[in-house]
Amino acid sequence: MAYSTIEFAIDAGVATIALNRPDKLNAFNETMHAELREALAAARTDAQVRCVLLTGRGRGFCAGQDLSDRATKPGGPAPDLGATLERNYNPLVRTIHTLPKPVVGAVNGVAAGAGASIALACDLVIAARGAKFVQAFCKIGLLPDSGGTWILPRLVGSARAAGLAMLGDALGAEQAAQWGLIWKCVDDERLADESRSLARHLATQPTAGLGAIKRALLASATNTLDAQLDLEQDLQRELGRTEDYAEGVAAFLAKRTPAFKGR
Ligand code: LHQ
Repeated sequence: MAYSTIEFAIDAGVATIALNRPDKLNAFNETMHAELREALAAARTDAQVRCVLLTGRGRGFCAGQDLSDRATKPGGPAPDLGATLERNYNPLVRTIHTLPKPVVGAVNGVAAGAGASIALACDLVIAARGAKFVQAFCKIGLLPDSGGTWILPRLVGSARAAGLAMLGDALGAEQAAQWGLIWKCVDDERLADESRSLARHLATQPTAGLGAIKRALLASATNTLDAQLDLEQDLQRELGRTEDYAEGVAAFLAKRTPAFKGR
């Protein structure tokens, strides 16, 4: 499929998706949602894809919803923002969280509104030092959506989550890393190389195992310890039957580098 608002390429087991509306800081419109949906579906089903790398073109990662698409016209009916979430953002967040492969978010510039929530939905977030995270919602009378009110307190605690969400101040990448909002902050000119090599590394690892880690970490948000122990037992049983487990143990015992196949 030819895309007009994203770039999509598969190389070395990594599906790289770059949001590409740079003049709008990669704000979401309907086309970008549809194209991203299509690309993520392709990445999910393509067995040669073992990691997804999500980034942005230009000086922004993503500025959230394109507000020119969702303005209230004077005297006109209010837009149904709930419908926009139901149709576009909520399925996107669910897709990223349930994709059985690791998703790396490479935040190249500002991530604002739903753009910040989408970045934080990724499994490993690596950001350029010049990037910033802005919970812009409160400045236009909204609340953090696309999972923002769920992920923020889990990542940084409720005090910092409330400050970020209610003040909407920009949080620089370095502080975001210090606060545990993201995995890592790197120099701007290193972001492309570091995120690519991180994604390529993940694409050589036991994909089913990484998918299970992802599933269990997500489930831990709502599970009791008992339920989580049961889930770990079930997932470990499945993983014990994979070729990658056999290869990992054989390689360890033979003191050689494992060659994982992702199954
Ligand atoms: C934009 C946008 C943008 C359009 C920059 N739209 N053009 C879900 C459900 C349904 C509806 C409502 O929303 C949601 C979820 C959400 O995402 S709500 C939050 C929406 N996002 C925002 O409120 C962020 C708005 N943008 C900003 O606050 C700033 O642009 C940030 C802090 C992201 C960057 O600031 P600067 O670096 O100073 O850049 P800039 O403001 O000059 O923006 C550059 C251009 O991008 C500019 O266009 P222009 O033609 O003047 O060069 C902006 O108008 C455009 N742009 N964000 N969301």
